[in-house]
Amino acid sequence: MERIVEAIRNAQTILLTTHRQCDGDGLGAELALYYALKKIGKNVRVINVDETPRKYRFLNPDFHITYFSEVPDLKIEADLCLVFDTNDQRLLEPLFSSVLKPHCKQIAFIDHHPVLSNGPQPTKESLIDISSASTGEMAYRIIKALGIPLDTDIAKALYTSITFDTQLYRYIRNSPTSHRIAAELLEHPIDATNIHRYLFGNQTVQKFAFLAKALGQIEYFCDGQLAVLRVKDADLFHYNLEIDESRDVIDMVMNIESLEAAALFREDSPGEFKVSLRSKGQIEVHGVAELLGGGGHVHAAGASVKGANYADLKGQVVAEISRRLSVSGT
Ligand SMILES: [Mn+2]
Repeated sequence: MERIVEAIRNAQTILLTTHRQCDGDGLGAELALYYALKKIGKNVRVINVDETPRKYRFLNPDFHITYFSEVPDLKIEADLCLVFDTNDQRLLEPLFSSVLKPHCKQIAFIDHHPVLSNGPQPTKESLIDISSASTGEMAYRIIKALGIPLDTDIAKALYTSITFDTQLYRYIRNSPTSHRIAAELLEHPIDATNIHRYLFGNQTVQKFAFLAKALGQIEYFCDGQLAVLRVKDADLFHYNLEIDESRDVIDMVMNIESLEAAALFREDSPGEFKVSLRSKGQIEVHGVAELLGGGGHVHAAGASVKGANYADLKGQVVAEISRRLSVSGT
């Protein structure tokens, strides 16, 4: 933390970013730092790989963020780049190789995911804390360490981050920290009830039609302990949904009492899958994601797989998870 604070103090031009297909955690954390660093006179800019999902419009992201997908010939030099909510540079491509690596003097990952045991490592300047329930919590600590007072904009961004990643305070790692920070943020006029609604209660009629189809096709394995779902890009297109809107399907499925784990295969194009894995805690799924070239948290992980056959890929994932379930004796 001291190193990060020192690096920020010494930098004049600072870039902020997060992983592609950003979520509320990375987005809230980078926007909070954007407002905070502006207050202490830094030349600060947010550059994301691709556009912000619709549900985050209440944060006015398009007003503050440059999207690399729209300006691929972007020219920029910076003293420091802070990357939020990932420590895997591959999730920043092509922005990482073409802009960040060659044009930033220092790059620091601010993240709460475990470092990959077999994959790109974060830079030595990075701050990784896997005990944090959200990256927003880490962004809060950095802002406090810099002595920057919170204001409504910062509080709203941080509250979005923490509320999103804890899924309305369900996943708090048995720590009072998320609630303590949230309580302080609620001292500011941020309209928390509306933030909850924007994040979790803005489903469309098309989304429910899509859910009816996806949920109707769940396959169960291991005596109902493992659920497998498949979503095709054509379905998202048919129901006029963004990729982001397929994300919470797996979390919904995890509400089934008998389940210990779930796997979602989203087919983005023929043979190209985004695999999402969840566990309620009896088994780890991080190792399964790593086998497929991905990563994430111990109980929530994922991978992007190219050139795969669905039946083979599903068979491999089901076998890996089944083996873990039988070893754990559940
Ligand atoms: Mn996160």
